[in-house]
Amino acid sequence: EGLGEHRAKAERMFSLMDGFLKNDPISLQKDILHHVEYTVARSRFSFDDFEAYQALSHTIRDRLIERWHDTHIFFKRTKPKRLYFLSLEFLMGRSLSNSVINLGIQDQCAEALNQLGFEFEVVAEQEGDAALGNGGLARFSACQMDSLATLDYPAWGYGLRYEYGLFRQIIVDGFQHEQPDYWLNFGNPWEIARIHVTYEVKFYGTVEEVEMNGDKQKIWIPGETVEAVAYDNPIPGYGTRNTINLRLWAAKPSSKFDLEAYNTGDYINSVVNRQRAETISNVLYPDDRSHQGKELRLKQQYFFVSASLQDIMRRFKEEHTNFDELPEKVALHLNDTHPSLSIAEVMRMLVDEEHLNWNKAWDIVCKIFSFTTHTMVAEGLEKIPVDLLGSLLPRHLEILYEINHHFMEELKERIGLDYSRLSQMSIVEEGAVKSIRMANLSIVCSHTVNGVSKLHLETLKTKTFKDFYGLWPEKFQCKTNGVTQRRWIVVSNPSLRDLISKWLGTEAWIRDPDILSGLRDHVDNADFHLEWKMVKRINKMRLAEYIEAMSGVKVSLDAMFDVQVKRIHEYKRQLLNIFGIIHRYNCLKNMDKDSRRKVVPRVCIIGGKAAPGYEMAKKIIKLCHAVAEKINNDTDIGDLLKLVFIPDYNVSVAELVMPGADLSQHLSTAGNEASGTGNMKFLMNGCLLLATEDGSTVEIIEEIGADNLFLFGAKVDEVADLRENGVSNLAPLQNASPLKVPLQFVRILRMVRDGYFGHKDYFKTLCDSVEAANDYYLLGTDFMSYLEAQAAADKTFVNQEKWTRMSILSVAGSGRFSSDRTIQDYAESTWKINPCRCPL
Ligand code: B1H
Repeated sequence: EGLGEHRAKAERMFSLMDGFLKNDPISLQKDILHHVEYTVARSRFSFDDFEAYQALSHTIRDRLIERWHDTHIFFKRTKPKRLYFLSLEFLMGRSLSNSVINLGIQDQCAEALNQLGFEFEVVAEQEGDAALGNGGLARFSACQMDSLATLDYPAWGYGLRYEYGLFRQIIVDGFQHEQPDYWLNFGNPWEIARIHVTYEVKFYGTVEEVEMNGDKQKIWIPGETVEAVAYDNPIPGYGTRNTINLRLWAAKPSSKFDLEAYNTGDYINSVVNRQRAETISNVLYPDDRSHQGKELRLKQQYFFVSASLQDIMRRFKEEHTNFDELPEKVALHLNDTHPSLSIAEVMRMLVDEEHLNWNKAWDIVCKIFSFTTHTMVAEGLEKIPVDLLGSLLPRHLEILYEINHHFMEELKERIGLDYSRLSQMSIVEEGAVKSIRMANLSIVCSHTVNGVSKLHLETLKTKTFKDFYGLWPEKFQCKTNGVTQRRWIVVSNPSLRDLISKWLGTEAWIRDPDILSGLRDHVDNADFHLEWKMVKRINKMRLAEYIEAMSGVKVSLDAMFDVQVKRIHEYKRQLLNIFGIIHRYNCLKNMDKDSRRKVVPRVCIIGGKAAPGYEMAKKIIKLCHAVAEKINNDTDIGDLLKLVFIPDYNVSVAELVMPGADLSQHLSTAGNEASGTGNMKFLMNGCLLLATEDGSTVEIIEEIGADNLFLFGAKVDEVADLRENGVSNLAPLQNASPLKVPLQFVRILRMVRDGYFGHKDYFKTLCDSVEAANDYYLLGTDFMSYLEAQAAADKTFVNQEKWTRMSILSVAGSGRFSSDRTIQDYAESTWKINPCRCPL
């Protein structure tokens, strides 16, 4: 009866609200104008593109909120097992186009804007990127959220709401400079501030032993309290009403903070001190793949972990009373080791706060965590100095020691007193700086350890975590990364979207990427080829305009657009690319007019950020500019070769670059790139790959065949040998055997060293890094093979029919690299969660 009354009341309210928001152009227009007037507070008779963006975003936000509510009410009612995806980084990029497309109201929005005198594309470009992450790992988190929503999984994402995202890169005189990315300056319509969803997060203090019901019990007396405030970001699925939540935490001073200071009268200072709490979530650490053991970073990690787990446990306790049910209702996923303090935190909550005994708590904890590592080599794994951890989180350090103690006892029983192995597998690393190995902790406690590509998993099993694999072979699984075709085709390449749908006769591939393989049926159709080439041309035009606007360089649309965009790293070998370009330049200079006429013109495009403290990476950026200046101003060369560096590479730049690329380069020394996801985005956009057999490229080869991309370089199992034997005669380079280190390579290195591109002193250490480190990344060793692959690409480009075929087959084979496939695999075999589809 009570329920009936409740429903009647809800229905009355609903009719007062005039039902759900409508999506026809007129209703959208009304709502846009409403938001212009009342949210943006501009006159509806006069507003600009940015204000139109704000008003449209709020219009879309309202629609997201409706769906978000319905989804959560539905989840609450059905009480499914939930997945909590814990990640310190999410690279969401822009939200407007993506939301409008996932809601299925793109045409209506475009029409609504049109009638008001605005153009959707122009309005969408007003939006800045949400760049709360560094590179591949963070963008992969964003793609996974899109797939989780689209596939109707009952999932939540948790992260940090950094006030400053990844730095903006500006180039002055060819040098990278970093500028803060205060992305919230212009407001953020995509988040909902939950000012009442707050938790206290504690730090420092001491651990005391107290008597409790006759038992001795440890309790933590913290020394500092900070408040975490929730900001919710709705994530709409495509072709479903489901809209899930990405909850990001911001740090605020706690209301309990420093009461005494107020009472002692030092008012101004205590306000200033309070403000310091907010620094915790202020800024994203800009290092891709390296960990520095800084206190603030550790504080961020625990702040994130503590707030998220309080929230998760609160939700669990609302619906359940018995912690035995936790593994059936909650899956916690660790995106790399960054959130792995969660393990100690759940143990602390269960043992210290809920008073479960240790073994029982441990049993539960081991059933709820899964872990994905994104790292190839052991040196890249995260370690936290014990001193740092002990002072910031004294109770957690004790718990970690205890976990390790139990693990070591178990291990001794299984492998005997093999001390070298025991010390290698220990969670605690002894040595100059005693530290906690976060990866070992995560492996010990997780029921599944996932690699991000087949080759990566193989390396984990045979090298990085060999001993753990011996102990628990069943834990180790391969979940090859993927990217969402919604963003990487539908949003960023609308012409290709239309073409694919036309020839497949369906849009179903947007939810079911395997259907893309149907394109193979048309691979020899001349009309299809014509339209395919047309689409590429349109996208090259867009990219060329952008290049001219950014760098002033005019490029020819007939040239091959050759792109390498990703974080700058020695192992990714942007230097190999630049050396190849110098080689091409040398060749052109030495040619007569006749031979030049046969050359395929190239536009070489490089983009990416260097970590602010990574000197070699910064020098690579400068070298790129120095070489570009020489080549682009050489009147001998003209359109035959151009080199442009695209500044401030980010998600929205990627959306422009990938569709417009003919060729893309993925040059990591084999065995270094755990997966790579840029390769997948280019593949989806019909761009051919020139690549080493590293990371997920190995699987791309399986899918499209080695004939449909340009492969080169040492294979992963040759690298160790080449490092040891193949290159020991690199120093001094002049005397190196031409077989091992080709003369061309030596000559190019000489040119850079001798100041042919200027800045002789500055580039010295860059050249040293190749020579003195015995060419650790095998630039010299792989150089000839690289040039051959480049030559093959040139030769194929002349044969446009063959090129187009390869391009079509790339897209046709890209279905396997959709994050939908990745997520379904995780859901079924790791998280054991089921779709939970909100009814219409
Ligand atoms: C990847 C990182 C990473 N691997 C530490 N590791 C970070 C490590 O801020 N930090 O401390 C940030 C990022 N990122 C990348 O993950 C791999 O290099 C790629 O090969 C892979 O495709 C990507 C997604 O799995």
